[in-house]
Amino acid sequence: MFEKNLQIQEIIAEIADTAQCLWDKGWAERNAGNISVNITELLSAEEMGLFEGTAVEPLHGARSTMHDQVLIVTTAGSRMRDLAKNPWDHLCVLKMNSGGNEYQLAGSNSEKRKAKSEKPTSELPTHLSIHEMLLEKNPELKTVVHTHATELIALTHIPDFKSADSLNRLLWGMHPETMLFIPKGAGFIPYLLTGSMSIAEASAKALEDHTVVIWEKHGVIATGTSVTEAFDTIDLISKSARIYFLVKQAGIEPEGLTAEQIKELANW
Ligand code: 2HA
Ligand code: ZN
Repeated sequence: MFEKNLQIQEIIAEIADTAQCLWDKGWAERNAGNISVNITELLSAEEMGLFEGTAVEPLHGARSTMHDQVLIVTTAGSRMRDLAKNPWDHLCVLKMNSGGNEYQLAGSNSEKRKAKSEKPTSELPTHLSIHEMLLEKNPELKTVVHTHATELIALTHIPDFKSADSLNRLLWGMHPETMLFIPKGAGFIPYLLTGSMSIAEASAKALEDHTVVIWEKHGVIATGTSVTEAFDTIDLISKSARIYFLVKQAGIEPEGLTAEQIKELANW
């Protein structure tokens, strides 16, 4: 699909590279994690024809702002390590209808796709709610990446770090780059059920003011202008968390940057 569309081919290559990174990091056990990119502006009229006559799937609730938007999304159950090797076997292209309450998958009536009974990620509600918010508030951000960043999940099992304030004080203090590149810090969402509308709505709200949000005892989700940018943000705060645990494992309470040093970086 989209063989002649170089911009989409580049996005697919970037998704595959990032999927490999997520696996290499140890954040993508089994089918953990999911990725989506809004490609609406990149499609020609001819490519829009790929949705004609394909099955119409209902969604819970309407997202009117998302009318006629087209997203590349990882498929339900796909493994990041497989996606890295054969991206098209683990991605689907979804077009919302004019009411924002149904979608169609490109080419979903072809024999190959039917045989695989292809479906978008179980976190589709979250991806849709975030893309809807981005269209309104920050349309240059086209990408959403969710993964199970082990060090960040571990932090949320520590009662002292169950708030955005305490998490950010720690994460900024462990590594100067974190304040430089994530000056608004991470958002934090207390535990909510995976795939639910409540985690979708809470994530979209938190990502209005942040580029990355930590899900208590589950993982992390980030936005970016590209898949690489969203991955870099997660990688950076995860490194801060890793430094914290390395020092703790050495039997030492980490000193962290001082409040003055953090302030100096904020004004850099
Ligand atoms: O895609 O990570 O949150 C599997 C998940 C659900
Ligand atoms: Zn998850």
